[in-house]
Amino acid sequence: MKFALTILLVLNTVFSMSVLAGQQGQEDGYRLWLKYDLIRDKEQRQAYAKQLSQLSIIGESPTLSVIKNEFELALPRLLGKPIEVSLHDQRSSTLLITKIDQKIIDQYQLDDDINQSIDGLSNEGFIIKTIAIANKPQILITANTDIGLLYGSYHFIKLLQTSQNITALNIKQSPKVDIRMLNHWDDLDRHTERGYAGESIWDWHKLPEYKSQRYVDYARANASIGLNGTAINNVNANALILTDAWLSKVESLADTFRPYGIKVYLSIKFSSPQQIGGLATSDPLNSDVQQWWQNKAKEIYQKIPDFGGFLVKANSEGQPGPGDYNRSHAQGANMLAKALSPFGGKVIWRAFVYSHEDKTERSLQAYNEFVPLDGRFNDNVSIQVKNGPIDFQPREPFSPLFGAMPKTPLAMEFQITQEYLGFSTHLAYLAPLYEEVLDTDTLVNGKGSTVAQVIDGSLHNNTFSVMAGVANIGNDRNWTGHIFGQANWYAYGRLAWDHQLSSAEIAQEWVKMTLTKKPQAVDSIVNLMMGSREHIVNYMTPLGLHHLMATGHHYGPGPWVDNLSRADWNPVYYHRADEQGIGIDRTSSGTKGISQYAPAWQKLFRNPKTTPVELLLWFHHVPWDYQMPSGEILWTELVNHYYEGAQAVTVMEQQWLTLEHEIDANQFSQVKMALAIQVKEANWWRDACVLYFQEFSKRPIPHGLAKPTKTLEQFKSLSFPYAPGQG
Ligand code: BDP
Repeated sequence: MKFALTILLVLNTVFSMSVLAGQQGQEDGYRLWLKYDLIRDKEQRQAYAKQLSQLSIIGESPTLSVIKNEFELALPRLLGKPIEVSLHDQRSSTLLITKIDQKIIDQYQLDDDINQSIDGLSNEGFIIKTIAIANKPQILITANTDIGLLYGSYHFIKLLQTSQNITALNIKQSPKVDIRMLNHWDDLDRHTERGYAGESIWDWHKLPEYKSQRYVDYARANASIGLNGTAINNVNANALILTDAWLSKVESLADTFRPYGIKVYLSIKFSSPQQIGGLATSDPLNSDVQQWWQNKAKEIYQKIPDFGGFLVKANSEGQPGPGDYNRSHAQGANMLAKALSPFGGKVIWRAFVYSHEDKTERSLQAYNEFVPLDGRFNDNVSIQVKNGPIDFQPREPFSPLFGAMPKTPLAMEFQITQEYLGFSTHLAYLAPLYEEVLDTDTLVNGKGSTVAQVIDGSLHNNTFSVMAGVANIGNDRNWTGHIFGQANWYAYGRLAWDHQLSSAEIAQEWVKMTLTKKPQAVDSIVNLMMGSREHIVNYMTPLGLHHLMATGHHYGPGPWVDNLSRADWNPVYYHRADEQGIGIDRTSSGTKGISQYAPAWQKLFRNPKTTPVELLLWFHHVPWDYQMPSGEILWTELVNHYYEGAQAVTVMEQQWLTLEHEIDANQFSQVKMALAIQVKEANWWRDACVLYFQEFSKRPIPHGLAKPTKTLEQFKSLSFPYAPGQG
């Protein structure tokens, strides 16, 4: 009796928690975009319910169970009534989910159309099509694999969540990039490098036995946006991850993720053979070292048969690597590639390398190191390149490596976590940044050779393709600290699946599934999101300025920093403000950075007049009184950008306040509080930078703009020893 009562109480708590999460004012953000709240429009709901009265999922596998569970969760909640999900082939079903094969085609007398549609459908692709069976319309979700069916199912549920018409569907999709992964910079003690949403979600201490529900919900979220890989530990890796005890923990996570189509990758420490293997060297040409990695690979695959591979940061920022033995990146990568290749694993080798000893500016080193190695990497190696030549700044030109290594698959590395864009208190929708980079034409083969075509492998016919996003996920209840951080996770996944989607349409989807479906509110939130990244560029680093953040934690402005041991670690190195002007000369008379781009870009970048205004100070040192295309002189224009950026945040805040009754009260107030911080910090950035640059320009703040209320010395004296996310 007592036992029964306990069960009842437990059930009751679980039930009330899930219901509460859906109530107004109680939304804590945990459910992300998979909320499945009741569709408010009754007509719509009833129409859907009729079209979906009976579901059949044909077959049996862990992934098909996931699909069944997802429909059983989603449909009753969205439609407000129970829906029958059958695992048998029901003639009466109105939604049929099945892998495509000849038997199905014959049995359902599917027309030639379907035969044609499946042509060219990749292993992860899906078709959603309205067909007629015995003269009755039926929706078919089909694919070559169970994972394809899972992606199709999530896509279908999204159609309902975003109120699409489902009467005559004819959708066919395959992902444009093969490996679509998150990179977690999570340490084994749960600290997350550059993490602003609490601790790491991996509760290493309790693994392998304790499998938190979060791992399942994480996998669901990723699968729902098409992500299929995750590198779960920091690129500044700890060798312990490859010891038996830790591999068992990794195995446990991999088992949880498998039904969702997500493969696990590990960041490895190049010196592991010494650190945990007892060898005297980690030289990639040493046969004991090679054997050690081969044995290690075998051991991993025994535990995790679908293990994805290794992510490697080598010879960068003090990390060990093949360079320690005078070996090249190719020799290092190929040694690991050989160990993984019998099992189908990949090596994802990062191009973010610079040597402390090399005096060449760090942004130039990746190109110098890697371009000569093009064609020297094994088939299962991809080189992962950050989107810009420096380091995830609010705006950078595209990295010149894109397009310069035709014989090597190049992976894109975006940063989702906002290390340089206001941590988790600034609202910055990053899809426009990703889109800007992906759509840029590298001009390596004349017009029409975009960064996206380099990444998806279509430009140079590469054998496989990879996109990586440095995760913004932590154990905060709402996963990303700022609710709008969820939009960046979402948008990254959607763009990795299809880089041709526009950031505005992705924002629409996300808002409708996460915040509200009321058309006016959707428009105003999307509008707010779409401008948000540019505001940050304006109040932090306008007109091509970069690397002005404070040292170490990168929190707040530090344009005055000039005391770090390597010249190019200092902000003053990058802005070069002096009495004449501001900006860094990257032409042949300066750092020569532009020489790494295709000739057509060099021609444009050589001349300040033909350099895109938003990158002017990235490529040129420009006099304070330089006439800008706007008609203003540079100083005025620069200050205007700072003021406009900060002002725009105040406007965002006001716009947000008008949404009070449109979205959940809890979410409303979280964003409101974050915006208040953002307003304060945008003003801080503006005032600190303008006052500092004024020391050089010796010009007044343009007429009509409010003067800063603090002095430069006050800004310089600020210190934040406990700012989060430090490396
Ligand atoms: C920098 C981060 C540092 C990372 C490094 C990397 O500040 O924490 O370790 O990138 O990408 O932006 O390896």
